[in-house]
Amino acid sequence: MKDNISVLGIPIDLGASTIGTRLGPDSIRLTGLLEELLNMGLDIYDFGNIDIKNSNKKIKFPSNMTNEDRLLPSLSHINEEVEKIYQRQSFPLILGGDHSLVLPSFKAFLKKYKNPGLIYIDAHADINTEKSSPTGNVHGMPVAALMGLCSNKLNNIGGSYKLNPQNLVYIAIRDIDKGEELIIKEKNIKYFSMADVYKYGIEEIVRKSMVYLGNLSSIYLSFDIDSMDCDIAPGTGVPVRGGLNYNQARLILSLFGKEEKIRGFEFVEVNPSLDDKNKTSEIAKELILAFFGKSFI
Ligand code: HAR
Ligand code: MN
Ligand code: MN
Ligand code: MN
Repeated sequence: MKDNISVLGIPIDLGASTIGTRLGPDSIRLTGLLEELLNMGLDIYDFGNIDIKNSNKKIKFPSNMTNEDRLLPSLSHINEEVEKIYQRQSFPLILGGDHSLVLPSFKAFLKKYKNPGLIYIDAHADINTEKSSPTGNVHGMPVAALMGLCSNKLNNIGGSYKLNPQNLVYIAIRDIDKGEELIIKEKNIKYFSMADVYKYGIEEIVRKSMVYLGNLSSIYLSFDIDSMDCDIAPGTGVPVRGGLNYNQARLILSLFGKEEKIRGFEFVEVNPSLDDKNKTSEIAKELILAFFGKSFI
């Protein structure tokens, strides 16, 4: 099914502390990604970008959700639009956008596949609640909302489907808030740190992740560009050192791309306005091509 792809851009930055991820989908498109996928012989249907009413202001609400007024309706709208692409028998490729979008995008996947897994490659755990969040930025909360740990107005975006904490695997996390650490421990959530990446190597991390989720038949892959080392991929809003290098990121995506059970892929948090000469968007293209089977030898 990965030879027939539905592409959807979600140009949102309401959930992030800095504006600019709204430019991510177009910046990645401008690298020629879709043309290269076509040249690889894949079928592409481009759904274009969702219309999002972003804001240049960051307004703190009493709920501790920044820009709550625009964000909540936008997330619901994203859920409706992602559901449309699932009506086509194809493999979904979502280009973000800040990571708040995984709340509505994975809700559509939960609705379709009932008990799916989620592989979350990120420097951050994005598992704050409005209560624990030090920033109020909703891109730090979607995983908690997917588990039903936030307020209901966030939890119930896209329906009341829930992610089972035992169906989640984090990879490359290294910048975690205190409240997040408590949730990860209490729920006994599986993670592979960067130390694990170096201890086991990428191939073994991929194998262990697939074994851990082995009883599930459908898995979604959410890739945050800040999982990479920020000296390599600087175009992102909350950069963290010590992440995946270029070869590790490319290998991990090419290996997950070969897994039949992975039935959806999203690439988020590219912020071209913070980039160094479009380098991060170019890396995004190469990583996405690796996922869809481009050979680099
Ligand atoms: N943990 C911090 C917060 O909650 C930073 C979250 C940053 N998230 C992203 N996506 N960039 O992973 O605000
Ligand atoms: Mn709508
Ligand atoms: Mn993230
Ligand atoms: Mn992140």
